[in-house]
Amino acid sequence: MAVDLLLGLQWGDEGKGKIVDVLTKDYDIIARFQGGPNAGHTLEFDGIKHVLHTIPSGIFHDNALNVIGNGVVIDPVIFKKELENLDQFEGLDYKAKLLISRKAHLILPTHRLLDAASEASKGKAKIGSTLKGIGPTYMDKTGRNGIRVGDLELADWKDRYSALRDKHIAMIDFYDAKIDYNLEELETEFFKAIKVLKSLKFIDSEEYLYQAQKAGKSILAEGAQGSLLDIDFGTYPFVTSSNTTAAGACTGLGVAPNQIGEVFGIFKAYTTRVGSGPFPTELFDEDGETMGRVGNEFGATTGRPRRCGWLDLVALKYAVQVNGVTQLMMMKGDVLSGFDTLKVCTAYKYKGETIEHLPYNIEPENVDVVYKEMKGWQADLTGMTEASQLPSALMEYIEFLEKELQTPIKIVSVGPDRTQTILR
Ligand code: 2SA
Ligand code: MG
Repeated sequence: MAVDLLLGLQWGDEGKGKIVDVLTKDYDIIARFQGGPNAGHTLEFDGIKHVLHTIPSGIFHDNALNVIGNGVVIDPVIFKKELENLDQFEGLDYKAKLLISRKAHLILPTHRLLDAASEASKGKAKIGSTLKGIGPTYMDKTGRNGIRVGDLELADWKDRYSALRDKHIAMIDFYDAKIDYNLEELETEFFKAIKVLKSLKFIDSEEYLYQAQKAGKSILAEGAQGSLLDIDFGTYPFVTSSNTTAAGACTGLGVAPNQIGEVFGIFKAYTTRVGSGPFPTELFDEDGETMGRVGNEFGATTGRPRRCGWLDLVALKYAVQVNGVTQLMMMKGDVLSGFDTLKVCTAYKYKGETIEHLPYNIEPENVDVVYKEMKGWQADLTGMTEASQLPSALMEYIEFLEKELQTPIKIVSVGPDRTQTILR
């Protein structure tokens, strides 16, 4: 069976966690392929709200196994806390349902410190990182210095750890960014967490997934962050350090490109961004405030308020194209209820020209936004369960987007709960 992908098409926080949770009943395996504890995937069911960071969003279902792929970076300390948070769910045998790739890289305490030092050294030009050590860990991966989960099974891994730690400390000193830390405390916590990590099952995930596929198992790859945060195709340098787009699932799991089936692309009916970087449709007025308040737009990992703005079709088309999206899912339409008029960005004015593709540089001084105005809707969508109940202005919005994006919108989410999901 083919491997389906589920990806965020904007700057993250599109609602991937919720949709993976909804779709898990149809899959045998849910696999994360990139990112790490910078991600915050929020799930709501039975009156409970739960945020996952490194653990795939299929963990709450009995039918599915959850794989953390080689493309993911794992912070044992955060991972341990994440596991402990699952203890509150009685009967959830998460240890039996979690498999970790030996080739996934480890985030060391000093990676987190390096992230902080790097950001501090940038001043106003900082990336707005979640400070989870993501950038420095991927740097060590591509620099061929990293420590992988599989190394924990080797006798000499602690020597390698110490050598890398010492190098990091010299680098932190080099930044001269006045980072306070207590290495002893950090290491005590780290080694405790390593013990917990070692109590889980390590696998050669590419082989595991290959065999699973051959045996007819269905697999869903769960993306983290969003396409515009992709290290290659995002708004560089204001991006994360992994490939968040479809190709990342191939390298982050070891799945061959011709094995990819459906590509589910998730987007919000408006746009948000957390952290620094250009955002052409960003609002600084009451409308933006309303979106943030009604949509509860705060970072699920850091609690930072997310910047809000109108839907950007130029950016969304680009994401659909780069990912080869086959089905769309529109989230948080309910948050737009009550606006008399909505705006959708259909083109940019770039260097005096009107363009409909995403240019190299979308910094505000280069880009003016061209908007199409659309009629809003007033009805509260949150109790609706059928597509036939959706207001006509929302249907017009949906149909306009489908036409522009040349891709069907198959799911319309009308609230954060699992049950608030309309299939079309
Ligand atoms: P990093 O931490 O080095 O990967 O940060 C680099 C940029 O990527 C952004 N980024 C994110 N954007 C949206 N959501 C993310 N996850 C959390 C959430 C974020 C939070 O679900 O809300 O809680 O703040 C996420 N992770 C990374 C980040 O803001 C930088 O712009
Ligand atoms: Mg999130």
